[in-house]
Amino acid sequence: MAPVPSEEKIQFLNSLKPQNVEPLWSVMSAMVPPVPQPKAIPTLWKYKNLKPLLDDSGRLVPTEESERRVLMLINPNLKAPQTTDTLYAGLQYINPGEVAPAHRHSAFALRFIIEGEGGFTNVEGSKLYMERGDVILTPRWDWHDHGKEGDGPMIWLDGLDLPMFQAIPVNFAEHYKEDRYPSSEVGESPLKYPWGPVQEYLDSVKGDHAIFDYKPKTGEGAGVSTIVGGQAERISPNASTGFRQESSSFVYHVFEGTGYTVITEDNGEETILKWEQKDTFCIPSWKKFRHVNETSSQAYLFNFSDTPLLKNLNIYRANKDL
Ligand code: GTQ
Repeated sequence: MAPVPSEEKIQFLNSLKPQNVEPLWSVMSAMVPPVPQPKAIPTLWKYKNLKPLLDDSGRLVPTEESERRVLMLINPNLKAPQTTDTLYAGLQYINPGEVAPAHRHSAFALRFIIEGEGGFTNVEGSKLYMERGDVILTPRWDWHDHGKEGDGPMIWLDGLDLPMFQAIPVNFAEHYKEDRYPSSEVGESPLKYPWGPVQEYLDSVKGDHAIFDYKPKTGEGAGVSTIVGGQAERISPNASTGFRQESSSFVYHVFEGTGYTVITEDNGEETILKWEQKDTFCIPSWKKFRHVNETSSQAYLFNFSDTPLLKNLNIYRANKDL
């Protein structure tokens, strides 16, 4: 038990705050903990619960009102815009004929297309049609607006580095003078990764667990941006992946398949997230996790993470002993 502080010591401690100083020794272990202490908790967002809400938002909230019609996936232990401590994810919904008007910002965005046909995003003059499974990048400060042709809504997962701009509040944003930034259709683009070749690669890899790293198509880099990177994964029927433990946090989206992810804490406690197609879930930093597929079909997952950020800052770490 700590000794009872003297009257003089109590007076000393009380005299600090008015001078805008605080004692480090009372918070030392929290400031420099032995292992990462994410505030985010593993969380699953079931698409079958969210789809009706997305449809409601499509009926009730016009794009003129919303600029971007998005349901943010917010970690129950954190506040918007945090899906994990460092990552933001949202489900964006656009109806035929609507315009999500052109803007640009310091934050980076990637999009994983979930459903719909005839949706497009204009990125800095390139009109890119969206198809299920595509990954489309919006580099920092590129003008972008979204739209939808044909019937029914287009729905996709947005991944941005917005929480970083809470910690480092240097985000700039600008609105274009018109709804749309002048753009023309392009087929192939360095900003677009169609699903087909990704799955082809995953299927060509032998073994029960294959990983595809989305790499920048122009230039170098630890990932598709300086902060956020992406991967696709395949898990064979009746197979489990090895454990993974990294200082990165992850947002996972289920492209296809049914399975579950086991997250094991150091004290042996387990969290199990049971997922199916179109669900999204998050894994906080330094959690030990593995995916299990007990079905007779392949499972395909997409993830985005802050691995490039950590690698660029030289603070990335992975447990190689698992
Ligand atoms: O599509 O530009 O989910 O600016 C959050 C912020 C999407 C977008 C989001 C954004 C966008």
